Amino acid sequence: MIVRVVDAFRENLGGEPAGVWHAPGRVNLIGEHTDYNDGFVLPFAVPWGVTAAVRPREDDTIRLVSLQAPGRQQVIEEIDRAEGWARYPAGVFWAMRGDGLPVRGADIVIDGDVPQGAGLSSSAALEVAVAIALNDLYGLGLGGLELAKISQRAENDFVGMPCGIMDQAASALGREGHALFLDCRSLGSRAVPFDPSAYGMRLLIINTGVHHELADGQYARRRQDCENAAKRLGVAALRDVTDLAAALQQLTGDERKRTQHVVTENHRVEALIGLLRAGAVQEIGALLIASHLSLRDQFEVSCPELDIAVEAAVKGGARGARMTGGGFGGSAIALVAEDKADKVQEQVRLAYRERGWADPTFFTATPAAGARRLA
Ligand code: GAF
Repeated sequence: MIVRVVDAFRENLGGEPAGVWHAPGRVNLIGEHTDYNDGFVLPFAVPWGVTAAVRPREDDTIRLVSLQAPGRQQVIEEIDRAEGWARYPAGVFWAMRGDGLPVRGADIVIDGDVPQGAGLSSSAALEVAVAIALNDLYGLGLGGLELAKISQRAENDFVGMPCGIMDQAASALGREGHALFLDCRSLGSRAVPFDPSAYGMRLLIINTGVHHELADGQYARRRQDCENAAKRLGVAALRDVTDLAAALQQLTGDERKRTQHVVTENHRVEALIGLLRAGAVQEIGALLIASHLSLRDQFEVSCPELDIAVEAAVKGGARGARMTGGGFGGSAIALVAEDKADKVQEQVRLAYRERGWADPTFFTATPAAGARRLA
């Protein structure tokens, strides 16, 4: 990865990069659509992500090359004119400069290996890779959490996607062998050991390969539903609902359903951490399934491909499974015993073929290190 990105730098931009940085994508174990409700999440960094070879410039120009978009070098003189994928890195410059940080231009070559369409946050990886590189090159002295916040702001206010902070935080703060428990209100975090292989298990990622187009608008609508519900309940965020039964009596329709999901999902995060602490990894399956059903029925962000992946995985012997990430496509995760992994994959493949869907792809997810300098 390092050699490839450095070679591409020499070839496309000339000379040597000042360094090479890597930021990972993420998978979320549990705590879905809770981050923008000031709630709890438990994601971890995956072994795939974005590697960036970067050299600072003495002017304000940004030159960008992506090995995934060959032949299309973008030269950005005016940040607002950045287009397509370049808006993610450009947004990081925009957010840093907006904070008054002394960040000038840079020459950047990007190489990514997050599986396509898997919903494993390649965009957060891209933002965080650029943020950590600029932090080092311009001596900004920012910590991982600050880099995550800047990256989130790039995505919210520059790219225009109203995401929470989970993906950027997982990418910036991930630790090998650990999931990241993050309280999205206080932004306090804790590394929680997560190594299913020690229990003869593995966490399988099932990439449906689909991305239903409505996703982006629906995300903003869900967020709005949650904010409306919180307002009606007179709380700052759904995180603050302590009496669910009483809250549900005051709500109807979508606001009621969204509240039911967010409040119970926060409890599931805490319960799952409790099980991990107790060394009961095998027992987390029921919580994964409960989370999926809640996302399907109350939050309404699943889709047939995710539902079938979960159903078939469980039928094939998985201890539990759920959609992961924003929804409407992307990936599901399944907790499976090593000796059942083949059967589970076969069952899911079969269920897809019966419906005439393209085969999903499978990966084993092990918690990897967060953003760092490689060279
Ligand atoms: C997407 C968002 F980017 C995250 O902030 C989070 O809300 C997630 O969907 C749902 O949990 O990945």
